[in-house]
Amino acid sequence: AASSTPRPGVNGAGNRAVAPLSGTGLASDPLRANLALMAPGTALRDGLERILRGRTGALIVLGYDSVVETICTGGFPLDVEFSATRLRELCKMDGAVLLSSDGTRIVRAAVHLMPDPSIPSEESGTRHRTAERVAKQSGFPVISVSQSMHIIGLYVNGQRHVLDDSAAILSRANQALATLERYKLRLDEVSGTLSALEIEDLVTVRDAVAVVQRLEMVRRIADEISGYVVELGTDGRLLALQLDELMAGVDSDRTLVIRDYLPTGRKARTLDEALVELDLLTATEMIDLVAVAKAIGYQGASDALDAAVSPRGFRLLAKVPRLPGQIVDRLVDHFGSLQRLLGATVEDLQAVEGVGDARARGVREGLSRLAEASILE
Ligand code: 3AT
Ligand code: 3AT
Ligand code: MN
Repeated sequence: AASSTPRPGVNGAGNRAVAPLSGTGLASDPLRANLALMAPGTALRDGLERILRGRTGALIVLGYDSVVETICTGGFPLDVEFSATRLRELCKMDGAVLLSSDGTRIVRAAVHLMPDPSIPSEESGTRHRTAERVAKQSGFPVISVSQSMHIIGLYVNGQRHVLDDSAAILSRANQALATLERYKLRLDEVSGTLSALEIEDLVTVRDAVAVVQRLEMVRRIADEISGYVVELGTDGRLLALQLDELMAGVDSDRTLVIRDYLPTGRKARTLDEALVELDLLTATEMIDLVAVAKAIGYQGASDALDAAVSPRGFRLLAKVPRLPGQIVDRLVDHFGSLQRLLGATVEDLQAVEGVGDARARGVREGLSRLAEASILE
C-alpha cells in the first residue's frame, strides 16, 4: 500500500491534474493512493465492510494535525494500533473516528467535528456534509459510511468517490479489458505495417502517426484499467496479470516511435514535450490523425500526412536482441537513419564506440532478420 498520503492545500481542489505518463501513477494521483489504502484486502477496508454489515454508519478522518484539532470537540483520545474490529466498535458510537494518515493508528474517537460552515457542501445529511467540509478544510481524505444508504464514500481533493463492491468494478474492468484487447490487436497490425514500410523506406507521416495514435489509445485504456486494479486490491490480482501481459513493451514502443519521427527544425519538440502534448489531447482529438501529428510537431492540414518521412531507427534497433540502449543511441547518432543502418556493413558498424566484431555481427544479422520477416508478412 502507499505509505504517504498527499496533502493538497485547502483550495487545492479542482485543478485538472495531468495524468501520469506511465505506471499506475499512485504517487501523482491522490485519489488512487487513497483508494489503494482502502482496497479489498486491507485492514481499513475490512473495518468498513464490517460497519456496512453491522448497519451502523461511520465518519472517519484519515489524518490528524493542528488544523484537524481545531475543528474537533468532545470525544476521547486513544492512540492505539488500528484494527478492523476496533474501528467497527468505535463507529457504533456517535461522532467521528480519527486515524493517522497512513491508517495504522486510531488517534481519537467519538469526536464531534465542527468544520467551517461557510465551506460549501452539496450533501444533505449532517454526516456527509461534515465529511465533505472536513475533507476540504483539512486536506485529509474523509470516509463516510452511510447508515441509511449503505454506501461507503470517500471525500478527497474536492471530489466524492463511492466505493463500489468488487463485482461491480470487475465487470467494468472486464469490459475495459476486452476493449484493450481489441485496441492491442489493431496496434500490432499498424505497427507491423510500419515496420514493413520502414524497411522499404516508404513511410509517410500518416503511417507513423497512426502507430502513435494507437499506442496512445492503448495507453489510455490501460491507465483506466490500472485504476480498477488499485481499487480492487487483492480482488484485482488476475486483472493485474492480464494487464501486464497485454502491455508488455507498449510504453517503451511509445517513446521509441516518437524518437524515430520527432521532426527536427527550429520549432522542434523534445520527446517530453511531445508526450505531454499527446497526453493533453481530448478523446475527440485522439481520433483525428492531424491533431495527433500536431502533438508530436508535424504542422499542416491533412495533406501534410502524405509527406514522406524516414525513421531514425530506434524502434527497429530495439528489436535486435541483447543490444543495450546506450549502444542503440550511439548507432542512431552515428548513422542518422534506419536506411543507412540497414546499408551498413559489419565494418561500418564497428566504427561506433562500444561496438566490437561480435556485436556488429549481431546487429547486422538482427537487422537482416527483421528485413526478411517484414517482407514475408
Ligand atoms: P440521540 O439521543 O441518539 O437521539 P445523540 O446526541 O446521540 O442523540 P446523534 O449524534 O446520534 O445524537 O445524532 C442524531 C441526529 O441528530 C443526527 C442529526 O440528524 C441530528 N443532529 C445532530 N446534530 C445536529 C445539528 N447540529 N444540526 C442538525 N441536526 C443535528
Ligand atoms: P446517514 O446516511 O443517515 O448515515 P446522514 O448524513 O443522514 O447520514 P445524520 O444526520 O443521520 O447523517 O447523522 C448520523 C450520524 O453521523 C450522527 C453522528 O454520529 C454522525 N455525525 C453527523 N455529524 C457529525 C459531526 N459534525 N461530527 C461527528 N459526527 C457526526
Ligand atoms: Mn441519517
